[in-house]
Amino acid sequence: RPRVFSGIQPTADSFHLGNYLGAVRNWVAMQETSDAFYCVVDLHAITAGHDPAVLRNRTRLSVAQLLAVGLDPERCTLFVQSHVPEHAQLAWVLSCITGFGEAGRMVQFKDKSAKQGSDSASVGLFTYPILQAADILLYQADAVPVGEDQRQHLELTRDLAQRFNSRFGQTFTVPSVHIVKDTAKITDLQEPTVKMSKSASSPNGIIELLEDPARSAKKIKSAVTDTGREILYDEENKPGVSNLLTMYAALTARTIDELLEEYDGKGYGDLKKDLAEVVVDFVTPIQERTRAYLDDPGHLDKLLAIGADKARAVATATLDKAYRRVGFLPPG
Ligand code: AQP
Repeated sequence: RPRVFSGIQPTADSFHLGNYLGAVRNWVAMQETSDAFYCVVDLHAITAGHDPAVLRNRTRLSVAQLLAVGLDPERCTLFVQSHVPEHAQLAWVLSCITGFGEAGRMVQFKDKSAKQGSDSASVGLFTYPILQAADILLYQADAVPVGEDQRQHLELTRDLAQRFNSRFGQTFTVPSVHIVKDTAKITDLQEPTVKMSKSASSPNGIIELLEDPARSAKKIKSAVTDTGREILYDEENKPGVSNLLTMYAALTARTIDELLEEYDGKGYGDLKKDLAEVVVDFVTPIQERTRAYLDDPGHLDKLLAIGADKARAVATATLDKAYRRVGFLPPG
């Protein structure tokens, strides 16, 4: 079975539909076919400023949501990044083989630091993709299921793995990027040319899995659609309608073509009304299951302790190997 690794940041109380359709849904599928490691990346979550109590709560919320959407700790390894210290240790080594200019070319850093201002953007935000590379390489992952926004970071991970291997000897598997094309980029409901995002979307642009379903329905009904009245899939000229169709198809396991046929002659209002219903039906049981996990924090902690043990068994072996290759004297 191929090994896969992926992570998600606990940077909001709720995941959004972009996180779910672009990445997490695929995690659930891949636990059946792969040796899957999934991580709530709390070290990443402190790169842009945070509140300690909020972070702790969001980490639990993230784990509960992942279980609620179908991750099964019997079928995958689910853990919290800070429980496995090897992530930070390997990140240091990788940061020493990363060029300053190379890291500076990362678009996510450029975007986020531009928003924060270069004096308030942290060095951690700058080295974020190097920590991400460490996450992936520690587990010798063959593939990394992520949304399109992560492609550049994955390319850096591949470059670092190849560089390390050629400098110090074969150590890391060079992972492939696994992007599910159809849902790689879910866009903002109010600004359908940009991705739906925890940090950048306006409240009306984002569907949160844990928000009041009636609110989600309202947001879909007031989503920005395009000029014209015909329901067509055309990302360039009809990005709003195309985004709604993408979500609709993914949530109902229908193809876009089937939907186009079904909505032939109907209006945007019909599409929105039906999609709103689909979303409400989708999130309601997820919310119930999430609440049940949150109501039993002892059980959640136990699952995470098991996950951390499983993860560490692999992570320590890789870090030991990398340390030896780099020339660190083994402790006596
Ligand atoms: N809009 C999206 N469409 C498809 N996939 C998406 N992902 C995020 N947004 C979309 C994928 O979700 C996974 C988790 O990523 P993350 O924890 O890095 O999430 P994030 O980047 O914090 O989420 P946001 O909303 O994108 O936050 P900002 O904008 O604040 O950074 C990844 O696999 C990602 O591709």
